[in-house]
Amino acid sequence: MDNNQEKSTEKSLTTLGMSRRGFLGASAASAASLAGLTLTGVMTPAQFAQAAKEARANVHIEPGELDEYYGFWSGGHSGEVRIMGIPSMRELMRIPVFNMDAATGWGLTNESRLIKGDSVDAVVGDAHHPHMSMVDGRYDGKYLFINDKIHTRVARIRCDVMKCDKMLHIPNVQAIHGMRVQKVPYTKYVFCNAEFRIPHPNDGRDLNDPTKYHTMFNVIDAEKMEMAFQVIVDGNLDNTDADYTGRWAASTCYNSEEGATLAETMRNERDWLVVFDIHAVEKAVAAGKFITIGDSKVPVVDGRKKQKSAFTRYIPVPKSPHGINTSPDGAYFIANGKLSPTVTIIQVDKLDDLFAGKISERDTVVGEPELGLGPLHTAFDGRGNAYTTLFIDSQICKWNIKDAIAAYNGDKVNYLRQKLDVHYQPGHNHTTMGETRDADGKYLVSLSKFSKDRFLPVGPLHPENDQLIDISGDEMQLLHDGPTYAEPHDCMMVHRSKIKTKKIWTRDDPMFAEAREIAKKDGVTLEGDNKVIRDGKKVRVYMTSIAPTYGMTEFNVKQGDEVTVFITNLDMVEDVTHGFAICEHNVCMEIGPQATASITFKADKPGVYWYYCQWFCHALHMEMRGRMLVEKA
Ligand code: RUQ
Ligand code: CUA
Repeated sequence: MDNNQEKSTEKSLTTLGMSRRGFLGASAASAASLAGLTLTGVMTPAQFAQAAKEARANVHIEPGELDEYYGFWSGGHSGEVRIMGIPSMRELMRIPVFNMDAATGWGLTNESRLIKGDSVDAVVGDAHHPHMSMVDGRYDGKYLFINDKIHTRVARIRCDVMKCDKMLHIPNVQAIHGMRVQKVPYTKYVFCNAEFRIPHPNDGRDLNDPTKYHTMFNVIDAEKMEMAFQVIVDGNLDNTDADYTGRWAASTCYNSEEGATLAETMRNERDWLVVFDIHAVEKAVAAGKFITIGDSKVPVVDGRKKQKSAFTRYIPVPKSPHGINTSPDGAYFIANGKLSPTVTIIQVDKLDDLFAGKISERDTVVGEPELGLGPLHTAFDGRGNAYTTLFIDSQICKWNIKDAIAAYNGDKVNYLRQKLDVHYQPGHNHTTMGETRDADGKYLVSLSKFSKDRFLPVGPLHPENDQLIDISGDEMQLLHDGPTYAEPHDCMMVHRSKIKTKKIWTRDDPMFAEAREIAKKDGVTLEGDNKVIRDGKKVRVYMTSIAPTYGMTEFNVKQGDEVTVFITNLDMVEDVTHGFAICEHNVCMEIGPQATASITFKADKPGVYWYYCQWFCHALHMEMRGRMLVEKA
């Protein structure tokens, strides 16, 4: 098999006009190959189908049976997060975050608008990297964090209710891409890379002088969801990960040339892995040794290369590295080459000496195995093996870390274990519990960017293909193809034992604290009163709901009023969620059992407008409704 593999890889390289040793150049031809125009095949379709059938026999989840893992999937430029069941690959729920969601009223309700804060009017977002908070390098089941590249935001999801509860719009930078959490001693910080370089402050100055643009590494206080500090860097930051001591974070960084066009950014043979000494930055900030930019109060330190600061080191790694992944034993950072067929293994415990000036940057490199074309991301099984996606080769490459290090030292060992074709062009891959100390080596998901011919055709726009692979044995085996909508970049899979969700809301939940405050000022009890309060042109309607009725079957307002409706769902029964929608008013929201939700709109048309429950709740659900009577002004 290895032989075949070798041949087919060679063949595809020849097609591309490249040598196996060589890096991709900056030519248009290589840009075309990056767009996924070459495929390699090892097994025949029939062989695949057979192998998959055998493996699937062991993981089938019968109707009514529960999955072993939760999967959290980024929804890419749909702006949401999705919860999957693993291994069934069933989509269990969607969590609206940066988008607007018609079903739940996310982006319309006052509760969600308050969370969205100063970016409330942004209804698009590009979510890439969902990651869960940890204690001592293990998932704690508390929060999930997700980035938005389009509007430079990071959001937090509360895992007890699976709703977004905080959103932070990050100042001074543009395009948050890579994002990971601090693993040790606990997730005090969320680390996020801003990718694009802009002037500082970005107020119209230096438009035509890209040499004055910079980007920054951003550190968020995870509990407060406020900025802790920012570090100015050279180049463009891509992905990031944290180590298992709590001191280091590392980000891949391309465009060491600091160019503004594609050709300019691809000149150098090597770019960097930028390592951040988090403790050194904390110390400087505590000592008041920082600057601020424009109106922002966020402490900023200068970690650019030429400053030779205590904050950063720039380790040269081959050309435009993409993913960065910490091995679950904490020993290595692995930077994925993208435009180089290699990944670079950096030994974490050498960083101390590097920052102390005792060794040079490349002395931290202990391996640089060649894996194939387009290595993007690496995942781990906890048994010493790594799994790297090869975007151009359309494969997952399984390799052994110790053997790759031995080979780098000149030993004649084969570190390659297996290459498995995936369909097609994988970006991220992820293993169960693989970015924690608890990596259990059971399943791997390949987030394949193209599905091409794998599903019934649905028009020019194709779904992505998320493939589930069994990695528990010596050989990877493909188990399942899962079509997904735009566009899971990354996912994480956590054992179900780590997550405890609430069955119903509790009445003192902070999610509707604001509604409670407003009601209090109106002298209204959310749980008991059904009342209309007029306050000039503002009207507040307080209503309860209990299946299958609302507390009010009608209410009156005047044309031109600004109306806020608060619904408190008094049902105590799990799964009895009500809705509230008003015809012709762009009003629609979810109210879970024991929750309060509110929505504000203008009653600008006189007449009768029915409101109704749009969430199926009861045999008489269709009858759960009432009238809003809008009197002519
Ligand atoms: S990064 S593959 Cu955000 Cu790889 Cu998408
Ligand atoms: Cu309440 Cu449907």
